[in-house]
Amino acid sequence: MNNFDSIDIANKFAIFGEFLDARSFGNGHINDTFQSRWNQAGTIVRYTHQRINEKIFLRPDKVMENILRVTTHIAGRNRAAGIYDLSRRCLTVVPARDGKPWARDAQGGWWRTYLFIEDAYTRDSASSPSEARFLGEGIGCFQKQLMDFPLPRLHDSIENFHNMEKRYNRFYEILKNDPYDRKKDAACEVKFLLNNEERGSILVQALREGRISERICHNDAKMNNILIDNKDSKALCVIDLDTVMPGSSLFDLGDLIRTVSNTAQEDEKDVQKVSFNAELFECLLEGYLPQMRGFLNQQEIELIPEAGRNITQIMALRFLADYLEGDRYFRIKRPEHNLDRCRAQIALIKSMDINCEIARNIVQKLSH
Ligand code: ADP
Ligand code: GN1
Ligand code: MG
Repeated sequence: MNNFDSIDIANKFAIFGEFLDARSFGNGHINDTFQSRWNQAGTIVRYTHQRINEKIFLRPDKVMENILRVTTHIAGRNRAAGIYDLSRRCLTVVPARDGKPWARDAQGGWWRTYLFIEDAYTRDSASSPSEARFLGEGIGCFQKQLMDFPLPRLHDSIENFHNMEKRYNRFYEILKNDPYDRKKDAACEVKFLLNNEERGSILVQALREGRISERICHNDAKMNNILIDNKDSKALCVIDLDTVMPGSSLFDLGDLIRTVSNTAQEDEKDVQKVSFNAELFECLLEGYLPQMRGFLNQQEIELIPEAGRNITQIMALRFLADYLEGDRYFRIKRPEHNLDRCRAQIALIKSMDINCEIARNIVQKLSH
């Protein structure tokens, strides 16, 4: 986006002052994120603008309706608890000049704007045990604040997002058609995922049978969707709320386990570097479980180690499916990026399996 486009877009939102400049920002796989700077009566103020990926979010207006309800709820909780720094602890949607929480550009693209949260950063992998603890605490607090989220039900921003069975059905179709003749490059990965199909249904089955509860959760709670405070390295604000909708708390905890307990990046090419770090897993739970005390049932607690494996598996499946389909979903930075991501996820699952007894013991120790 050049400055001419960015001023056009930024001007659609209810922002005062003088537009200075805008630049691309962030590391997300889905939306396009920009940061703009404004001179507001002598103070430089920043905003975040995002083009919502409408190939993925078919109803951006419904996504924004969800986000407005969720952010209003969380901000209300924080205010009631007397928490300071409210606009750094929850996303603030800046309305368009017509009052809507989104605006369209000349090409029909959907845009939204948030206050830019200053003095915070995100990480793609954990740098210390205390960071893991704070991230666990952050997502636990987020889930807790949404426990009494009122009706009506939030929209499903993406249908069957974590439904492994549906994901496998689609995978079989892709394998049958193999539209880019890429299946041959991924024979081992395909075999691994097919061998693990049944185990992959554990969470979705437990949810369907009511053994674990449906709750409002984030559904994309990887660690770089949590802003960390520069000041004290604590989790500051859960962002990227497009997929907040009904699901299982274990989907979020699972995604955090997948990203925090991995000793390498999600897309590490050298799979020797990928492994499950039990210490980081333990610290993550030390932060998470106290927040959720009294909310998780026994079955949910027992399924915690499986949740990390399960979300890692669904990501392996999704990355591979996207590779086979010609990289249409996740943003890639190199050819075979999605295949590398899939391989790294599979390496992580294998390491989780080697460490499953250790993980189970940690959960048992911390949940008593
Ligand atoms: P995507 O859906 O593409 O992952 P995100 O909403 O996660 O997009 O945003 C991408 C990145 O932009 C984040 O990782 C974060 O670094 C930054 N970001 C997003 N929103 C804000 C905000 N309100 N304040 C500061 N940084 C933000
Ligand atoms: C995508 O938008 P981002 O980069 O935070 C994806 C998640 C995946 C993640 C893998 C809507 O998240 O489901 O877990 O990539 N988001 C969507 O890094 O599909
Ligand atoms: Mg993101």
